Amino acid sequence: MERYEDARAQYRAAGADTELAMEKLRHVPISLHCWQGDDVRGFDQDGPLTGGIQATGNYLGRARTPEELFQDLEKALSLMPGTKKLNVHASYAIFSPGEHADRDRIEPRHFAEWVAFAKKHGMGLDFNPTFFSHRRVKDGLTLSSPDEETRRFWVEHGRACIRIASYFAEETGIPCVMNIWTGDGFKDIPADRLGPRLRYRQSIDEILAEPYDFGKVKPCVESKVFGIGVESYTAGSGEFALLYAAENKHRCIPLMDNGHYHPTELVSDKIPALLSFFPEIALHVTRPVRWDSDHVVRFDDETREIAKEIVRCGGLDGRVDIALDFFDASINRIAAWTIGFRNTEKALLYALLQPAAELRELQEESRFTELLARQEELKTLPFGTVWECYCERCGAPADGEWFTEIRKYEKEVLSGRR
Ligand code: RNT
Ligand code: ZN
Repeated sequence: MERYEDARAQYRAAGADTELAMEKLRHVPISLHCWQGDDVRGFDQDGPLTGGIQATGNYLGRARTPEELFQDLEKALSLMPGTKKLNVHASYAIFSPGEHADRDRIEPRHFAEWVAFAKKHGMGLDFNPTFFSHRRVKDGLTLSSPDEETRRFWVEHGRACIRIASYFAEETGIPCVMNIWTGDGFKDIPADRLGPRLRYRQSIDEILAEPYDFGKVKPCVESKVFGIGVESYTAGSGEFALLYAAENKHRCIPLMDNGHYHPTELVSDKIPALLSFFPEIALHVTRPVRWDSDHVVRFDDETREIAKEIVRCGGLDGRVDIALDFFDASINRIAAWTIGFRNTEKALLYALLQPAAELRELQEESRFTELLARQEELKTLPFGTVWECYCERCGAPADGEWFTEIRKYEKEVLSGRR
């Protein structure tokens, strides 16, 4: 492609190697969340989505069964370049007809179909215990509940999930990131902020007492600033989750979701802060619009900045586990997956095309005027041409090509789901 050779030369002149960038990115796994396909409903119960999170909208074609979800995922995967992992929630257990196991009793076999699907597509699997949308959530609390029976139930759920995560790692041969997030909190000003956190801490200790190999199962703790209905207090706050992980470095890693901070805080800046202390961290890449709204990831400034920090800090060599976390029910869900995933890949490719060493040198020599000029000029290099080439090499459709597939799928498959 002549156009690509031109672009390659322009990047070379700017100090970046497009071939190296594309080759690097191809092997970086990004974890695709199963829950965009069905508005976080899962298969193990019929109740509403709880935990302070919301999927809004009623676009046609929500996946209602495992078969539909697998079919939709397959379509979405075919439209994305790069290496994928699949992120599954415990609420997506698949029971045989007439069978049911409560969350404290789920077993690896209830996820055998997920393993088969992952193997079919050569993907690793990540996992999440589901501490929401369930009748055993008592007064909005799970792992931090003062009701011992409730707390124990959820600890048992967490332990069951460690066993399932081990099974995923064993079966796929790829480590499984297992993320602990609860929406535990209070709507109004609490009388005791310490008690729930001490119980939460004890509960995670008890979950992680389940034996696992930290080379294969990577438990994380995800923090949050607040959820809908629990605006005044969140047990798993930023400091709580970070300090838990810091104290348990040999068996747990911190997870940052970029929708879970105050609006002027930036996860891009937190990445190098955490990497100064942790060998490995995990991310939920999302797009918060004024709050934790879980909009589809765009190719926007902060997504690019997050990608730059991942790349510059050596995050692509196993130090940063990247997962997506958004759920928009107001647009075509397969397109939502595709757009968010492609944009994350795009941001990483864009970041890999920064002449990082040269820019760092300018900073270290305090040549800030030149740094500003260089940074600005990099923005208008022919990035689209390199992206197009990357998609082609990955066997994925280019921009402008994949949307016709969505339209066709909507007409032929989704519209039949009314
Ligand atoms: C919620 C957290 C959490 C969930 C998923 C479904 O605010 O971001 O990661 O989105 O577990
Ligand atoms: Zn998240």
